[in-house]
Amino acid sequence: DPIDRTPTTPRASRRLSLDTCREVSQRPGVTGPAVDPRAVTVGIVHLGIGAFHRAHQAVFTEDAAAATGETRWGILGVTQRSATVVEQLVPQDGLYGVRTVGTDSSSLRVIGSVRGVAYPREETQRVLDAIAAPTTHVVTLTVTEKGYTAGPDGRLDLSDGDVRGDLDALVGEIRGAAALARQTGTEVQGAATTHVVVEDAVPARSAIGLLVRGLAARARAGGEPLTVLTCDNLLDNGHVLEGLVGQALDAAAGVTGADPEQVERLRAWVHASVTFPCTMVDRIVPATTEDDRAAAEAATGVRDEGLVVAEPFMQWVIEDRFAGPRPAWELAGATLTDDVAPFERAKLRMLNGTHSLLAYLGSIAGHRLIADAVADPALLSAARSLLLDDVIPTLVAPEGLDLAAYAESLLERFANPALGHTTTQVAMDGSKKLPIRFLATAADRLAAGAVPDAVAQGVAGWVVFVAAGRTVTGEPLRLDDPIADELRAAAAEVAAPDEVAPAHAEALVRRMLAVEQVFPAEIRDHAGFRDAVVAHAERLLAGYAQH
Ligand code: CS2
Repeated sequence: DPIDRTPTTPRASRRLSLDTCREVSQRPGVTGPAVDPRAVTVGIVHLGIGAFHRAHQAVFTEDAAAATGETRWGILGVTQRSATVVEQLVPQDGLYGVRTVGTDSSSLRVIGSVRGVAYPREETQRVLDAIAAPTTHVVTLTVTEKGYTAGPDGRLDLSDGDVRGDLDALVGEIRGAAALARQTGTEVQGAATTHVVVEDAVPARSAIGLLVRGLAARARAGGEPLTVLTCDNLLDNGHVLEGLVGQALDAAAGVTGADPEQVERLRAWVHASVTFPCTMVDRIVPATTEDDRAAAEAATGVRDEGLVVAEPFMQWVIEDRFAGPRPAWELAGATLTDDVAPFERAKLRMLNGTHSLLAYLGSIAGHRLIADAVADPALLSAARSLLLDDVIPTLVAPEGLDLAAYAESLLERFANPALGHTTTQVAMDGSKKLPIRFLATAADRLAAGAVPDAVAQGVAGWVVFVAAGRTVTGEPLRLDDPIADELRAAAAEVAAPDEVAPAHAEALVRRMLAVEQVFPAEIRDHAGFRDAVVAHAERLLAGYAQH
């Protein structure tokens, strides 16, 4: 597909940049970078530099640098999907604003920790070199659930052409490096034998592929230890990522032309020198709108195409298992711990689970914003029931956390009317999110002999969202999901979107629960759970008839 280079808005205003930054920082209500961006060098490579990274890890990283005075933790941000981020940030020397919006106040600060942006379709070698550089110590990732290219069984999807292309490239790179090492023998010193073999690497197309190729480049370049830190909302995210990397190496050994011994050597190095800590990340970051950019421009006097908007709350819990140096994130408010799992489970099941419930039920009911959805008494009560009746009984409270108080604090965060977080944004990629956010809770409750009724309501919301494709008043709802076609086709076997009625509920729920990418057998085949989903789907579909 063609490279999307459309700037967010083509205009002539001056942009935020190193040149305009000082002036911007003197504006009332605006805070400049906490460290001088000109002094900062890259020590972190981040894969997936979307709004979330810019409002979360990049902010923690800058605050940590400000606390210690270290200048070696700048970020090279990599954008896999589109070149838009390059257009947003490169003309701005990596600078962008974070507009923090509380219920009744807002503030703007400029972040300078992103020191470069790369788009692998054109600059794969630059990214591989950065991962290989001895000055880099951490690779972080926010590539979204689907960016991990796992198949329905949770293992690396080897039928994905992008993944296969990267594995072929990896094998070529390993072979090229070995051949070069043989040709040059001992004549050539370390740096030359280990440096880049190909001038322009084959463009990387998948996050896992790019990461594994980067690891191979690092192993060749001297093999300094590296920490790979996933910051996505996956269950046991570090272990999942480590598993996917291992599966990529298994598959690479089988690629035609691969030298299994070389691949084995790489695997041994990864095992010995790379760690994959688990993390829990939290901050609500809606998609930036043109209104947000205009408001920021009014405050700063310059145009900021890289602007992000976020709630005041931010949290980062990181498993303390680093292979080498790291920023002092704990000085910026992050929690370093031996065990992230209790935090991660509580956050994914409570925050993200309730978010998804509000997203599906809310968008069907015609609520544009999460804040509108949680202000609807019926939905608020469903959200509370999910939190208190279904999820909390499945959790072990992380130390120092009162789960009931946490539940209330989440509902308050969702109610922030100034944030503008849309239900459709949270509703996207449901096939990837449901298993993590709803079904893990359901499995635990069913195993304990209880039917989680609010989870069933959330699942029914998703089924109706997919099948009807519109709000109760007839506004279209876009299904944005990696398996959208398949989901739509499954639902249409039962009824066309504009004909689906309460009488279809049972057949529809059975058909959707049969989608194996989403529902494991123990949930699909549980009659009590299915009945509960059917009952909720019937009620939701009846809502369409009333309008
Ligand atoms: C949301 C998350 O879009 C979504 O699915 O549930 O992005 C959520 O806002 C963050 O995880 C909050 O930390």
